[in-house]
Amino acid sequence: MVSNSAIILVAVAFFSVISAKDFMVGDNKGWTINFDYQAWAQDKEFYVGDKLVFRYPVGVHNVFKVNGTGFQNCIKPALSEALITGNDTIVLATPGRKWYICGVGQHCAAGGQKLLIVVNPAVMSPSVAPSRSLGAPTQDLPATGSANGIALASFQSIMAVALAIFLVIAV
Ligand SMILES: *[C@@H]1O[C@H](CO)[C@@H](O)[C@H](O)[C@H]1NC(C)=O
Ligand SMILES: *[C@@H]1O[C@H](CO)[C@@H](O)[C@H](O)[C@H]1NC(C)=O
Ligand SMILES: [Cu+2]
Repeated sequence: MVSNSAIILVAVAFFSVISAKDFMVGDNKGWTINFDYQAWAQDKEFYVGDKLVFRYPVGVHNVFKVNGTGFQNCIKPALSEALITGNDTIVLATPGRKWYICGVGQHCAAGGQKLLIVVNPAVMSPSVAPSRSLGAPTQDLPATGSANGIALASFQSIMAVALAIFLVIAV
């Protein structure tokens, strides 16, 4: 018999893997000045395991991860902490507030080149998770009595129940 905790672990791993998302900061505009990154972030949900990708021409901008004070006052950390590749990928490893600024010139203070996001814990509610899945099997597959289809359907149900249990425990 499989213990509840094992099922929960599988469920967490399952949903973490299928839901991991890459966010291109600023979309087509990338990482630049005079762009409203708060507006960009506002309609997005960030989860642990997702990635931020900062795109910009090398040398024109950079990326610093800072704290709330550094964000508010555009305080640049040591240059050695800067990300400078022009295609900087940051994995969102922990939940909570995350702050990023550009350290070139007055880009942060005068150009508004700063981003604040709030990262949610990896586990999502069962009603949200399936909509973010990438080609995961769903129950509306042709139900031609295929043993596989039934197995997948019940697997999903177990996952949903396990997640529900987990959420109850976690809250
Ligand atoms: C924020 O980061 C700066 C270094 O950039 C540090 O000196 C300061 O103590 C930090 N503030 C908090 C509240 O952690
Ligand atoms: C940017 O980096 C990602 C990995 O973090 C890589 O997959 C992608 O190909 C890179 N894109 C460019 C244009 O370098
Ligand atoms: Cu910049």
